[in-house]
Amino acid sequence: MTSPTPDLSHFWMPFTANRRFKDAPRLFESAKGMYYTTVDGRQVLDGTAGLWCVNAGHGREEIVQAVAAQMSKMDFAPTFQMGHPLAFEAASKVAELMPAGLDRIFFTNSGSESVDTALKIVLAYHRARGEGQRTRFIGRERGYHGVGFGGISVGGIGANRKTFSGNLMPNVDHLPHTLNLAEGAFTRGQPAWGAHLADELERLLTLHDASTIAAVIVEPLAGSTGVLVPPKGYLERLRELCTKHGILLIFDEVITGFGRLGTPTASAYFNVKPDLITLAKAINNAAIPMGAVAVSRQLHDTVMNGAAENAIELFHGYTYSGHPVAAAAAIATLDLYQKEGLFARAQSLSADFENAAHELKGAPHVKDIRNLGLVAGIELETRSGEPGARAHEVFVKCFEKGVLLRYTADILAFSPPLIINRDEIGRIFSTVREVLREVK
Ligand code: PXG
Repeated sequence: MTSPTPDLSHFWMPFTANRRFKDAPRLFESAKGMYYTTVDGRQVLDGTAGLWCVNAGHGREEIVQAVAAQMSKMDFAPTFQMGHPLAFEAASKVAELMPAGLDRIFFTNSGSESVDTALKIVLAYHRARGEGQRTRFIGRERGYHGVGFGGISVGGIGANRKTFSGNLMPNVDHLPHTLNLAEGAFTRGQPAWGAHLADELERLLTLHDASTIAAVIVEPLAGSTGVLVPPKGYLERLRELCTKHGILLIFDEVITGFGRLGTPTASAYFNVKPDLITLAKAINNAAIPMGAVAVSRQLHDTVMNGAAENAIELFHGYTYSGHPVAAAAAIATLDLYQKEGLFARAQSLSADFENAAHELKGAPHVKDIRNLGLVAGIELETRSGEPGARAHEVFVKCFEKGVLLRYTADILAFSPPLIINRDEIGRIFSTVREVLREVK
C-alpha cells in the first residue's frame, strides 16, 4: 500500500541537497531486521545500519519492549541534582565495555554533544591540576567530529567549516590525514605505510610548545570522510607522543564504538588506550537519541577533587543527559549485543565482508577499496568537473535496486548491521557491481 506523500516543504533536512531530494524523495516507512520498507512498499537492504548506528538491526523486540515499558513507567526525570536508577545502570553497562579504567560515563544526546563534552572535560581537567595554559586542541584533516562549534573546529572538513570560519574555536591545529592511494590503494585492512604521519604531532608541539596542548582528537578509523583506516603503528605512535608530553588523547568512537570492528571499541581492536572515548549511535541501537563520553577514572577524580566540597564539579550537562527512555534502550541494546554475541559475529564476518568488497577491484570507475571490520569504502574516479555526481548516481540506482549505501564525495561507504548474513553481504556488493557497469 502506498502512503500519501506528506508536504515536504517544512522539514529543512540535515546534510541534504534539499531541493534535489524534494524533487525526487526517497521515503522509508518501516524497518525490520536488515530491511527498510519504503512508502511505496519496496524492501531495501540496509547496507549502512541507518547512519552507522543500528548495529543490532531494526525493530528489535527487546529494545521496543524496554522503551515502551519505560515510557509508561516514567517518561522523564531530571538528572540535575536528582537521579533515577536507569541512568546509573546504563552507565555501568557502558563502562563494562570500555577499556579498563575508562569507566566514568557522561551522557549526552548525540555524537556532536559527546565531542564538545569531551573537549570541555579536557579543559576542566587541565585547570583542576593547575595546567590551565593547556588550551590548544589538535584534530586531523578529514576528521569528522560532529557539528558543534567545538566539533567543526577540531574537525578537518573544509565544507563544514567554511561558512562558520569566522567563529571557530581559536587555538586549534590539525594533523595531516593518513590516506595515500599512491602508497596503499586496495589495501586490505590497515595500510603498512603511514605510521610516520603521527610524528607530525612532534612538529606541531615544537611550533606551539607542548605545554599549551590540551588534547589530540582523532577517529581511530575515520568513517564519514570515506573510510580512512589507520596505518599500522600510527595510533600507537600518537599515544606514545601524547603520553610523553602530558597531552590527553581522545578517540572519537561515535562510529566504531559497539562492535563495528568486531570488538566493543576500536581502542580494544587496536590495543591503544585513549584517555577519553566519545560515543553515540549504536550505544542504544539509535532507538532514542543518546551519546556518551567515557572518561578515565583518573581524569574524573582530578576534576572531582579540584572542586570545593559540595560544589558542582563540572558546569556542563544536558536536560536529557541519561534520559530514562534512552537509558532503558541502552540497557536493552547492550544486553542484546551480549546475548547474541554480535561483536564476535561482526568479527567472524569481517573476512567475508573484506573479500566481497575487494572483489570489486577492476570494476568500472573503482579507484580504491578500503576496509576493516564491518566497514568498507569504495572510492570511485571522479567524473571530470562533477565531484560526487557519479557516487550519487550509484547511490540512487542501488536504492532503486533495493540496497542502501552511503556516499561522501565519490566514495561509497558500507557499514551494515552486525546481524547481516553472508548472502546479504554478497547481495550488497553484487548490486554495486551491477550499478557500476550501468553508470557512465
Ligand atoms: N563523531 C563521529 C566520528 C561521527 O561519525 C559524529 C561525531 C556526530 O554525531 P551526531 O550524532 O551528532 O551526528 C559523527 C556522526 C555518514 C554520517 O554518512 C556520519 C555521521 C553522521 C551522519 C552521517 O558517514 N557521523
